[in-house]
Amino acid sequence: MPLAEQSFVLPGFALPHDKSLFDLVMGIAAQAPFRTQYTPGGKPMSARQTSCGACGWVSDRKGYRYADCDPLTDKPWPVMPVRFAELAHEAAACAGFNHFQPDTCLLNVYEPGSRMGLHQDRDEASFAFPIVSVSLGLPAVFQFGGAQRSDTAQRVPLQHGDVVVWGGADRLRFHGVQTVKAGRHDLWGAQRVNLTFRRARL
Ligand code: MD3
Ligand code: FE
Repeated sequence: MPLAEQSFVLPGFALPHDKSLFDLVMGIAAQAPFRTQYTPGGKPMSARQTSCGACGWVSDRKGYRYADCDPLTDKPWPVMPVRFAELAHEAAACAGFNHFQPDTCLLNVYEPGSRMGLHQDRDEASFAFPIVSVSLGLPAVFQFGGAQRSDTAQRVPLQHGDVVVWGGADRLRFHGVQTVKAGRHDLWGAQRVNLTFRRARL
């Protein structure tokens, strides 16, 4: 389903992998726990985060960046599971982006009441690669804006198993997640987990 010229929702694309994704997320969290990160201004982010892959997205008083090691453990981030990379590659190809090879996956966990304000993703070395997002657990309303923060955002409801792919002209659109409502998912419990696959480095 097209959202914009180069943005697509693939409803239920990840559903067949639900249980294996759950086990893989638990394995990553055991090595690199979900943690609250802080903006450079010192404010805590609402979603807790961790990463896997060759680098991971870090935010602290020093700024936003991709780091080779987890600052909590000073060890490399957990290896990206082959099934993660395959899922991202297949979803990107379905949306017309061939040869996508992510080098990092940011995992966001939203408890009810958590949100993510409108922002752009601009910490990657190139904006030529798409971004693949996998929604798991509780539903959420995604805000899909324009090139300016002030542009009116579309509200896109995302369910467990939905995958969204953004690239090309849509890569720098402002986006966010509205406050997640209370609820419970049979497998994931009272949380929404989002996997965001990116190519951060060339
Ligand atoms: C839309 N995460 O981690 S999916 C993020 O659901 C982030 O956790 C959200 O935004 C979440 O940065 C939204 C990812 C996403 C990424 C890049 C985009 C959506 C995008 C670029 C353009 C438009
Ligand atoms: Fe983002």
